[in-house]
Amino acid sequence: MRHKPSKRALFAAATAGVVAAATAVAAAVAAPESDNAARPKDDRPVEVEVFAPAEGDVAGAEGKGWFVDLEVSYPGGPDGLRQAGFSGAQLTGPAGHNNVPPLPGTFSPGQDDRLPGLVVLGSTTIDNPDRKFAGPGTNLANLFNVTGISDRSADATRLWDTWIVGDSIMGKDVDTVLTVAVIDDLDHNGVYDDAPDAVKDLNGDGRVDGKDLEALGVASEVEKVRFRLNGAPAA
Ligand SMILES: [Ca+2]
Ligand SMILES: [Ca+2]
Ligand SMILES: [Ca+2]
Repeated sequence: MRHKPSKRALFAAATAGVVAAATAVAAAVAAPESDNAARPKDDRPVEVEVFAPAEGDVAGAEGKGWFVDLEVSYPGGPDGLRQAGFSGAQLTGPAGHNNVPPLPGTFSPGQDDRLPGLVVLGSTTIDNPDRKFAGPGTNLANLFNVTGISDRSADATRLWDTWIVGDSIMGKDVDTVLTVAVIDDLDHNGVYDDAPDAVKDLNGDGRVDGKDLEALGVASEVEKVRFRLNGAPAA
């Protein structure tokens, strides 16, 4: 399935054009990636694009105050929002911001009530049962603060999702990896609403990461961003 490219993708395509032309022949003869043989990556119906953090960033102060900003593109058309499982725009956060008008949405670790197919993992997420954090397998998607509709056309249903990370739940002065994907329609109800609250070590390699998302079943590529969390105070 083809999707209308976003502004960022168009810019990247323009700047990468020369390289792409030079490598096209090599790519044409390269073996396909084999980590999801059942569904080639080009055929996946959902696309995830992470705007922040960027690869190699050194984000935040004392491990806080940094952004995760992303866009998820689901199939387009009049049924797009329903297929996405989108249950409304949200403006939410901790304490008194949690699930209040005018744009209510819940705020906690786990599956998001607004984008219920989204999984966001941090490789250094804390393990704290009292706060519902279960280490790197914790789905962080329900900690996003602002969610809304950025495009609703015949080509795509694009939903924008932004989180300002208010606590050092992924540590500080540490290299970390953000992993983002949309889980496949595992229960076959026609809706991408099957993200778990926490991802398990499904392939038994002793860690929870994108390979376990592939094992669970994904509707999108598994996007990874490697960056660092700055531990120094803001001032
Ligand atoms: Ca939410
Ligand atoms: Ca489903
Ligand atoms: Ca694993």
